Amino acid sequence: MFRDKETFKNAFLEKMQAVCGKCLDEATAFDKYMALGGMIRDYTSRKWVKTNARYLEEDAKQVYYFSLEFLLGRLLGSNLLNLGLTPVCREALDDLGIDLNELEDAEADAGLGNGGLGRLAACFLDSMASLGIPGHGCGIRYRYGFFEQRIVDGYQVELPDNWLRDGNVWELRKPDKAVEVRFYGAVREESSSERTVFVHENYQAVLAVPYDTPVIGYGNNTVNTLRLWSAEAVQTDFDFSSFSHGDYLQAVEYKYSVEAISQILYPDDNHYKGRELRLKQQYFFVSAGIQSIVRTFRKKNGSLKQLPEKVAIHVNDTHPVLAIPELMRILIDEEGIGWDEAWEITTGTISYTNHTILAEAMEKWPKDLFRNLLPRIYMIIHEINERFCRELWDRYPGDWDMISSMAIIADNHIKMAHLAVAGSCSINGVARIHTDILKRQEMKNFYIVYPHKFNNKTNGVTHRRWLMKANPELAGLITEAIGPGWIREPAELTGLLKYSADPSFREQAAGVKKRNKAVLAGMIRDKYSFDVDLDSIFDVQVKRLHAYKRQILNVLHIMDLYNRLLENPNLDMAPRTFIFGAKAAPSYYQAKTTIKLINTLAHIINNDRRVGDRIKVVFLENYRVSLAEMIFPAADVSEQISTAGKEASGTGNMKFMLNGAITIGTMDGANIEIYEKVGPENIFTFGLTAEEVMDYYRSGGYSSRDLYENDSRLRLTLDSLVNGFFPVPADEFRNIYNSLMVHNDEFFVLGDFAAYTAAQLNLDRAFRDKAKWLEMSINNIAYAGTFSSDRTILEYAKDIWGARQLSVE
Ligand code: 26Q
Repeated sequence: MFRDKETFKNAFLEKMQAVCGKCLDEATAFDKYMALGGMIRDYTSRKWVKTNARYLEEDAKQVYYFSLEFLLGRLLGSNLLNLGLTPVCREALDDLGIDLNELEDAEADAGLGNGGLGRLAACFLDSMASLGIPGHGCGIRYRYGFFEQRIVDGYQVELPDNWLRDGNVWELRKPDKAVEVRFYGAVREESSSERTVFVHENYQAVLAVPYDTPVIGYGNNTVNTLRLWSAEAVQTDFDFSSFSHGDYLQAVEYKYSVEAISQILYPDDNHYKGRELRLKQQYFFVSAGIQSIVRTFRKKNGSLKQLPEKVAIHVNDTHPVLAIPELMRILIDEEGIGWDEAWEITTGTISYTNHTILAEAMEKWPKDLFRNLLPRIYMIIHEINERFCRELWDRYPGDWDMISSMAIIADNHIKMAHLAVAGSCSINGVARIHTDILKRQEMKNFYIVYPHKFNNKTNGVTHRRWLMKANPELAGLITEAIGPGWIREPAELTGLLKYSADPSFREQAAGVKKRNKAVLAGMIRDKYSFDVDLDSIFDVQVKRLHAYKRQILNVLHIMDLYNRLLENPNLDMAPRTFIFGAKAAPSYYQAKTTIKLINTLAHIINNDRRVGDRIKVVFLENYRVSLAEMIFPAADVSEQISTAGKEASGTGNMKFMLNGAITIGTMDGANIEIYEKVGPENIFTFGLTAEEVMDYYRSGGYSSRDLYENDSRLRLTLDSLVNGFFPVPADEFRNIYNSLMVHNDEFFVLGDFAAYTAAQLNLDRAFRDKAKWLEMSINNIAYAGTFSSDRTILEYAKDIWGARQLSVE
């Protein structure tokens, strides 16, 4: 259709007029982006219809990935890539004097996620479509995405992310597919001779309206669906003209409280807070999603007994776990199915991924708050709990400790992870060490009772967005060397191993890296008005700001290096540019202080002529998917330095590796599997192991004070947090200092300091051996294929979902 340049040009010009009513020279970059996006969307719609028809005709098993977060980023570039239209589009626009990159930059990021968990969901959608797996996303269409971060005087300031302000070309509103979701009210039991019927009365109804976004597979004509739900007032309840004054106010109140449900994404990651609105969000999209699945299923199939054969529902962490009682409710109350059969259907359909072992992230809802908001769902969970505890009692009579540790309702709270394990057929962790910790510690008792449910699925990232789109020059170089097979079979990247010793290939790889560094440096120059040295090590830590991720350890190393440079101006070292990007949860005080610390340190170092250009520190504002696409290709070093046992997997580590950066990291999360793949000669590992960390937690014996007393470098560094070294109010960084020194350093920053600085020294030496470094870098790319989300998704499809790949004409 758009295969040749001329057709493409004409179609674009026509769309331009239709969409904006403007001719080309009046149009802004955004106008042109909208026209191009609209054109691509129209082009996709035929494939979309065909894909759905094919799924129906094949009666193929459908996967629904339920997630409160989908961190998509921008879609124009990846859609063009997956449709194979990038070259023709670029050429056609070139002819018209338009730069495609400029149009891509006009698109707002769809930032409907916090970080790892949300971005994983987006990578999974891309992989499902690209592998031809009938798999769809289900979530919330947040009016405001993850906040926009500004740095003002070194401090983080949050602004609303009004990503829908100018419209969203990719979505399609489907009002005819709207469903009703019910909150509050009471449940009345009506008993007849046959059965008891539960009637939910005096509820507040909310209309859930779906917006569908096409998820385009790579070169395979498959277009799956991401369905995001928006909350609206039920129309019949909201006829303003018929209300008297008091009712009018009530009506307005109702409308606002309803719309609040899909208004904002909660900006806390790995931290749970018991807010009613969050629970409302969870039930809202889960209920809408399940109703919509059941409705679709019913059109084709008679009885819901076959549901597990035809449908797999996956819940991304515990956030959508009300899918379990909601499906039970529909089967029992609306379909008239008995409890036991309903339970079999439900547990056969639902599977669950755990993403964290941090205690503060475990969701538990106060019983009373829950019962008030969702009375019927509460009854069902209560019954699930009764039966579950009875079953445990039968198997472990008298073992109260075990049973109370596993109960779904305990201490006046509903424990969502317990509900998830009891009510699903599969529970998986996201890296081997994480799954092992779940089995051996956090969910030990569940593992004893249900060993067959537990399995590991090590995370992955889509190499289409994170290599082909983000780093086209490197992708081209790889294809030149080993052919294009790696694009469909990323494991074939190992073909590069024979090139890592090839001087000419190394030189070309070095050239690509340097040009990518120049692009990032150009951005830094434009935005922050200073230069960074392209020959310096680009040492990057980009991820959410969290104590367990230990940005502070990185900062202490920089401070130490700075001290050493001042002591010895002839210090033999490669120049370094330390690059940070991180958002702190708005209510996470210490995380925000850490941002201020990084910025204050950056200001001091970057303006100290004594260190000249040997070290620079940059904090990149507003880290997000589109910025990440510029950062990974330019990185030399990937900082993955969490306290061992705390980072479930990490996925940034994989994006860095795929772009030839070398990891300095702890034996945590997927770093361990990266280490095993690349071997000790291609990675810098250091620090306490997860076992050693556990031993300290269990048996004590860790003293940050002792470490401080016995290490003069550490003392110098730590003291400067509170001795007036920084030009800030006296106690500005006191809380950081106290967490390390007074509260005995929960995350073992001091304990790992010596090992970390030693690893950094090794790294510095390796970098200065150019040939060696390039070999390491190429080896990392070669081994990155395992960490493609295609590998991960094929494992989910085979081991958990029982879903098959299907070709679309
Ligand atoms: C829960 C309740 C209330 C409000 C917010 C939350 C909430 C929100 C987001 C809890 C957790 C999250 C996000 C967690 C997350 O991103 N975890 C990361 O998941 C990645 C993908 O598996 C892993 O690679 C990371 O290691 C893990 O930290």
